[in-house]
Amino acid sequence: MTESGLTVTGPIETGLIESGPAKPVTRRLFFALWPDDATRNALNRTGKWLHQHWGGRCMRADTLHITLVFLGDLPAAQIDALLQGVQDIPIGAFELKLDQVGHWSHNRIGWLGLSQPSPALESLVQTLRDQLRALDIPFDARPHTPHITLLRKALGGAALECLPVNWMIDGFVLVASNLQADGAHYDVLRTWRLTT
Ligand code: 2AM
Repeated sequence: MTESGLTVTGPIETGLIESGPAKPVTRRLFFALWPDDATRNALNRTGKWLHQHWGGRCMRADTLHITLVFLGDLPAAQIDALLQGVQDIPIGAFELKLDQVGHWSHNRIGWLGLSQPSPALESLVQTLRDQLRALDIPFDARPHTPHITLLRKALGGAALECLPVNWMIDGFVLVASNLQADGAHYDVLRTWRLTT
């Protein structure tokens, strides 16, 4: 009961805005294979061809890549440790033959990938994961499914044979993703080499 005779049943207004603890600044990061211009053009042509069959939204050419390891939101304070700590990987350059298109109904992605596993790619992903564990950097540790997202919100349809795209891989990059109204925009933060 208050002096005015009113019963206060809820919390008393303090006039202060509840802000809670400050959230750390983060960046959404992933390691990827990033195509040279000729490969990017070939991938983009495949995307446009696939779009004619399966519809949806074609990914912009400047976004085309293969994710190696997805980190998600990493506190900005850890990014220097990541940039300094990850090392070139001594497995030498190798070629990827991207020869299979497919559609996932759970996320409506139309993709280009590999009909045969690539031991060199698997070794690259494994070594990168080992390096991240040693640096104590968390990542999405689910099994790696190498693919290039060509279409989003695609309907899919009959199975298709595509013209293969051969991509010579001699390095990998760390990418920051900025989600905007027209889709994701990517900044390449650093490149590492596959040394011999
Ligand atoms: P996607 O193209 O199949 O969506 C940036 O989001 C990149 O990281 C995309 O290549 C995306 O794959 C990939 N990725 C992998 N795991 C992810 C996850 N858990 N959440 C969002 N993107 C993920």
